[in-house]
Amino acid sequence: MPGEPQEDCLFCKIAEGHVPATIVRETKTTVAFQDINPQAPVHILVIPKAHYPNAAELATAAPELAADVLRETKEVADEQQLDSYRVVFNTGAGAGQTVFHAHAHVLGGRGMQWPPG
Ligand code: IU
Repeated sequence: MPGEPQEDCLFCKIAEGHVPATIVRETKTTVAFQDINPQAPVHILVIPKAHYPNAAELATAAPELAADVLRETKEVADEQQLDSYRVVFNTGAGAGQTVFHAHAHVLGGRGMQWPPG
């Protein structure tokens, strides 16, 4: 069922508190935690607690939850005092997605290049 926890999903386990993570914010529907392999001075992941394999499926199946995730990226950026930052949803292996539970990367604290690699 869309949104149901998946047994083999690391981010479901983080959302359930079964795998430790450095959590920076939590709401009823989302969790934000430090990326273990930061690509910028600030690199925080925002996930929906419910399982959707990527941002496209999240947006289609649960648009209000997708909005919660996006709103949380703004709250994270505010808390980290970022006035410019990048929000990334890698969607699909070809785009660099490695964990198949939808997540937003919030990256900041350094200058960014465009286009991304
Ligand atoms: P991606 O967009 O699916 O490639 O992002 C997955 C991110 O999850 C990546 O930046 C990893 O460093 C991060 N991550 C994590 O924070 N904790 C973990 O245990 C694992 C991956 I595995």
